[in-house]
Amino acid sequence: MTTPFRRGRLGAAAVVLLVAASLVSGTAAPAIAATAVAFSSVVPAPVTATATPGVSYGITSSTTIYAAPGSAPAAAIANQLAARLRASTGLPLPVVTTVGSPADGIALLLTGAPAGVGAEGYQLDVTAAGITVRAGQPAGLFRGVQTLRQLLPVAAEATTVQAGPWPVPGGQIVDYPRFAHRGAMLDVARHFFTVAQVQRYIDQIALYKINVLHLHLSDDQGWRIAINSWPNLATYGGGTQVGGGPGGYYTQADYTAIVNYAADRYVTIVPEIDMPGHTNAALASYAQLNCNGVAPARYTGTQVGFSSLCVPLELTYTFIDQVIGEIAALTPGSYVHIGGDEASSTTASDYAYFLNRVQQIVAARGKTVVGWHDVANTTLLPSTVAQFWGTTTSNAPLAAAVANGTKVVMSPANKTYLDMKYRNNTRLGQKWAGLIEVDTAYEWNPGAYLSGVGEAAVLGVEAPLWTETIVTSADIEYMAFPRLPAIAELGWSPWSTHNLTAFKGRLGAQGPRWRVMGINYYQSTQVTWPSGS
Ligand code: TNX
Repeated sequence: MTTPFRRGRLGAAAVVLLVAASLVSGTAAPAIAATAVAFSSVVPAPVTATATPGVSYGITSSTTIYAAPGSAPAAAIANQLAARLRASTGLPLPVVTTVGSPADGIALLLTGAPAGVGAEGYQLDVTAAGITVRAGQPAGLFRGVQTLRQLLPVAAEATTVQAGPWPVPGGQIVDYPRFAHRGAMLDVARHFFTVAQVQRYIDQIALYKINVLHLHLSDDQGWRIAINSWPNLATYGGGTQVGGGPGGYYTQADYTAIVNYAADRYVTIVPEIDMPGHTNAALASYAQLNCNGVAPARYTGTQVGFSSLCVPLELTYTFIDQVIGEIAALTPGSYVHIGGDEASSTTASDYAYFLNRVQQIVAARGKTVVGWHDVANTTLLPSTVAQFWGTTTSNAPLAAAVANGTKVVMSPANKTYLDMKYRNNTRLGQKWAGLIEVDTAYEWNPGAYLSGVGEAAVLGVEAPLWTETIVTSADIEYMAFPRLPAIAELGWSPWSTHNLTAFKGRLGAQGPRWRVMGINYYQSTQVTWPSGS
């Protein structure tokens, strides 16, 4: 983005409204204190945030939510907001699509946003009369509503009616993302997670303006999506997981339910079928895919690098074409991730031949390839995106690809891997890329981290969660929070807002919110968690 918005003084812009006890209506004490929050607590940090001291808008029984007339997506976003707030406030909050401007209400408009905010940006104005979110596209309205949620008292996130009041601090935010790709990855192969568990994670990441969920759908330990032309992949290859549990898989209807749920939250699913390595579950499901014609046993350990599709076998490419064809047909997003990592049982020349074939297959199915950065060792199509997962700050093959025009998603393992332990004594996770506390996750610049990979080559950032040791939603949340919001801020906020001390303050303000939302987060000692956290 190039529009030179003047940056607000975030620290000085804090508005903390004291809620007089006399304003609390009703007789029952609120279960969760409805304390007003400050502009300075929003994560990711907005581009500009200017508070209007002394001014606030209170959501009350006379508040109406107005959605841009004629826009079904705007109405859907208004209804989502209304549903969230009705549950916690008990207020009627009718949604109206016939009026375009606020009169004691919250207006979500597709007119009047500054041109520079782009497809995902928005302007949020809070006056005593009402709240207006303006965006050029529905995605911007959705992102603006996530900011509004963070400006409400944390009790607004409750699933039962709380007493209120519901003040929103006055002022203006103009906001838009630094990078187009702000991702989270969930490995549903090492341990399987149900549709409901994935949807729960989508809800949590969307609050931090993450717009991509990359699903690692296949690995040695499990194949997690039904493929009609190769049914054993799911029914047999999906039948176990790390440690030997029952595993599981998504029917195509399940996968579509995830895609649609994500789309309603302006999150795009990027499906990954990892190949040529990490394929034991597929090789176990079909003997004919193996070079020796013998299916290996299913695998429930955690080693990597031992399996490979049979590169010289023509059936391999029929298989890939049919699998990618079915997945592409179910995936509205433009990307299909083909893995490509840790293919240590595949020779370099086989790997290069294989990558060339697979890129053609994906292109013929109308999708763009993403691969782990190992793919940069081969000749890439101009559109192929490389996802960096290394632990160094230079990678010669990747820098050479970038010089040729390749774009990169940054997931340095020692910064963004949510499966790394926070500390030596963290119960979950691994340590091979190092320990990752809040400061480590936050203190790096995606646009100036890898030599030869400058800001213009970086599509964005992604925080992968590998699940060798992760079994429950509580485990997911413990590893993702608070580090995922750190990566989300690196992806969204301008570098000019980057400040570890200020970030830790904003992060602390999320603690009471996560408590109310039932998110099982790690209380890092690097952060001062306020009461209610
Ligand atoms: C490396 S990162 C892997 C995964 C493991 C992960 C564990 C990458 C592309 N491959 O297969 O799950 O480490 O941290």
